[in-house]
Amino acid sequence: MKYSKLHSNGPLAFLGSECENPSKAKAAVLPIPYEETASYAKGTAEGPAAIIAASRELEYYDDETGTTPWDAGINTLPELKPPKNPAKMAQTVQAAVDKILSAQQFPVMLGGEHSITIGAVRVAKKRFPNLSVLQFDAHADLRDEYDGSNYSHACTLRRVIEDGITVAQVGIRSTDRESLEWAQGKTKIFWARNKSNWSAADVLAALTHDVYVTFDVDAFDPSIMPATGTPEPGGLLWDETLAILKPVFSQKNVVGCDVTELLPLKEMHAPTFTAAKLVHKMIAYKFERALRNSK
Ligand SMILES: [Mn+2]
Repeated sequence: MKYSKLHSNGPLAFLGSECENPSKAKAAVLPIPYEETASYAKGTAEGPAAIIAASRELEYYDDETGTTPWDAGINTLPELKPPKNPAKMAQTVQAAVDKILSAQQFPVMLGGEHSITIGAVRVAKKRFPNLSVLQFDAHADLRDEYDGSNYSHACTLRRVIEDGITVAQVGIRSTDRESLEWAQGKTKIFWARNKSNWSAADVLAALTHDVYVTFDVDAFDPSIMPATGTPEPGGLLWDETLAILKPVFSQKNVVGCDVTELLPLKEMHAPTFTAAKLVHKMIAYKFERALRNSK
């Protein structure tokens, strides 16, 4: 692979390049353009394709880690089109992620709405019984039921906690009283409004060794991420987000991740690039050590 090759007109695969040897790839990108329970602005179904299109403009090299994540092998899978029914959707995602984990690959799901996380976490929990979930989000997503569904995006973390999984929630600034009362003692919330009072070390201490990272892009401040259905002021900025993610990936065993809830804006492409770069960063952090050692 010649990195100087222009890939901006390349295929609709992550980084604009088809993986030459998919069975040897260490990471699998799975686009899931699912959108059924969105409560406000619609358009997250366009998220995965927009992230992949923007990724074609990224450099292969990651200057921070000094590595080229592409060298780990990144295989972009065909879009998953789950059934509309949210419970069936969760089962379909579960089966697809199971396949990726069976192939010893690192699954990276692109949403779509945040409800896609439930199935991915369930299958990860089967393989890593002591799994914890690190959620980046403006919203606690702890409702028991929302709009008539238990599998709504607003219920994602409630289902995860009910599955017996340790949860740390970062960047939260929107929830309801009933959810909070239910979650008392069941989750650790790192409020956005208090962000100067806690550190990455506190977040790490709230997690077990095996971690699934779910990233709702509305965790970011709307100044850098206006492209989402339910934006909330007072969110995380880019550098402070990476300052949490980097040690999580280097000190824990991250077994899978997702980036959800991007609602691409036609008139503004920066947020879509931000989401694409976030995906690239997580892959860079995941394989940093392996890629350094293989040099
Ligand atoms: Mn959210």
